[in-house]
Amino acid sequence: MNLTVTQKGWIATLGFVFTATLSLSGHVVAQSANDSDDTRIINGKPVNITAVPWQIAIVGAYYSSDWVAQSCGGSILSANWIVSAAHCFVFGSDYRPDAEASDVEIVAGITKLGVDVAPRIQVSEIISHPDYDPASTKNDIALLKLATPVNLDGSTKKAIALPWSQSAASWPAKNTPATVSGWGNTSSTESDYPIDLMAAEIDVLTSPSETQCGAYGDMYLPELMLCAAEMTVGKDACQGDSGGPLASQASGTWTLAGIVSWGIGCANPEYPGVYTRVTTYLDWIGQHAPELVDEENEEETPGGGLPIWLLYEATQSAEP
Ligand code: 4AZ
Repeated sequence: MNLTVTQKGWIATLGFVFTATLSLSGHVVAQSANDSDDTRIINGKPVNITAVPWQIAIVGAYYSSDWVAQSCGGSILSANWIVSAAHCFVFGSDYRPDAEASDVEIVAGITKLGVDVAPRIQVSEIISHPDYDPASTKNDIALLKLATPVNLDGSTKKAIALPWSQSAASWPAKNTPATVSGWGNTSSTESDYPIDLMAAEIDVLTSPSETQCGAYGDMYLPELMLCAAEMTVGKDACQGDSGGPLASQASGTWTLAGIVSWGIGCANPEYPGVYTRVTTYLDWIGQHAPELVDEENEEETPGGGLPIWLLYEATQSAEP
């Protein structure tokens, strides 16, 4: 009997991930199944980083192989700021301390994880949303401040736009095409982590006003989350893609619509992938990283005072 267990992911999203190959008297009992060419992200395809140059890998600082160290994805917002998922860093467990900035590094501009070589960039601060709740996965967003800026070369390393100019009430609309990418599991039944960066064209399944996603019931919180997947072929994000981008073109500009967050299984016909709804968190992002705020599309505050809706409320409640 011959048993090999390869650990993949030091800080893995919802517990450690193991790739196990177990053979008994020459019979393979369990190994990476479904090695067909169309089994990537889940049912995506390998892409070059130039197709999604905002994608970065989040790696554990204590592991030298990027493939072993990779735990989550993230998106470049500027030379100094990365956005990812809070659940990549906050575990809500007595037995597992939350990640500190010194535990984490990022790798930008690479396609083949553990093969392509790029210097790691250290993180000076992890800002997880203070109301992230591991039980419900609500507010699953974190900002990483980089210790040294990433060199944005415009082809392999490029910032993605935040949806400052989109209406949160209508964007992204149902059926909007979107691209999800990452080095996460490519199999919905086994552990099969790729070297190649994978991407899939999927669809936004819930308009901002829709309250239901698949069979999640009350687990889906429509103001904080959005649902996206390709349900016919079964394209979806999976473990290890967490924190990575759901990117959509808005008026010709690639814009961050969602952050890979959670789901029950992967490419499960009843349970689409669930993403953090980025439009909900623009103010929070702007508070921590004011240089990311697009002034042109910020809410006007006439007279330099309160925003209009607060002025209105103040007027209504004022004593005559
Ligand atoms: C995870 O475990 C995870 N199918 C991420 C995305 C999805 C499922 C699980 C979506 O991090």
